[in-house]
Parts: sequence; structure tokens; C-alpha cells
Amino acid sequence: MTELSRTGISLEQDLLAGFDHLIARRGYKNRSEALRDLIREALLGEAVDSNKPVVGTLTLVYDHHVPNLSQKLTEAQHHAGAMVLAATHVHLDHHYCLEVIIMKGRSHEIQEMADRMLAMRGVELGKLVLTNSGAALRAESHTH
Ligand code: NI
Repeated sequence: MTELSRTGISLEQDLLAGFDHLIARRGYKNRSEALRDLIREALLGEAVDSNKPVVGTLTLVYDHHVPNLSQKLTEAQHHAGAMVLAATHVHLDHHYCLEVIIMKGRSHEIQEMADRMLAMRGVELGKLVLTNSGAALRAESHTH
């Protein structure tokens, strides 16, 4: 963990009151931790927009009785090669499978891969979550 810096910010009273309500609902103990998380979220959003390296977790629910679907999903993952770090498959019931695929790469290529799989016929639900390590969100330090 890096050293902490203290900073003060000025904002309108009603904006601060709204913020305090929000963080109380979310269970934060203090404003600092809530602000840190908001800043991390904003930095992650920027990393995703600018196609930086991120980690993606894709959750898929699909009907494995749809012809060729399981093979197509497996082929897409083999094609992506080293981008796929791990995949877990759970047979939910007679029809449905749940698959969680963890990928690492540039945000745009992960998004493309997820879109391709989500668009396959028989994939009924799915969601991609992009994240990153906290360290990767920090500004690169200047060398003197
Ligand atoms: Ni299955």
C-alpha cells in the first residue's frame, strides 16, 4: 500500500448530504473509503475506454441442446488462446449450462470476444464485468 495523502474538497451542502445518504446505504463507514472507490471506478472506466489491459469475467447461461453451441463456445475460447485464463462450467439443470470465462487483455478485444459469444443462438443470459488490479489504476510514477 502506498503512503496516504490528505486532501480537502469543497462542495455544495446538498451534494454532500446526498453523498452521505448514498454511502450510508452502501454501508461505508466513512467518506474517505467511499471517495477512494468512486475514484477507482472512474479510473477503471477510463482504462476500459482507452483500451488498456484489463481483466474480464464473462458469465454465460446457455441451452446446451442447441446444435453446435457448446462446440462454438469452446472454439471461440481456443481461438482467443492466451487471453483466456480460466473457464468454469456448471450444468445447471437438464437444459442449461452456466459458464464463467476469465480473460485478460485489452478492453476492446475482451469486449469483442464477449459480444461474439453473447450473440450466439442459445446463449440466453450473460454479462461481462471488466476490472483491473488496484495497482494498475495508479498513475505511472515519474522518474527523476
Ligand atoms: Ni453443462
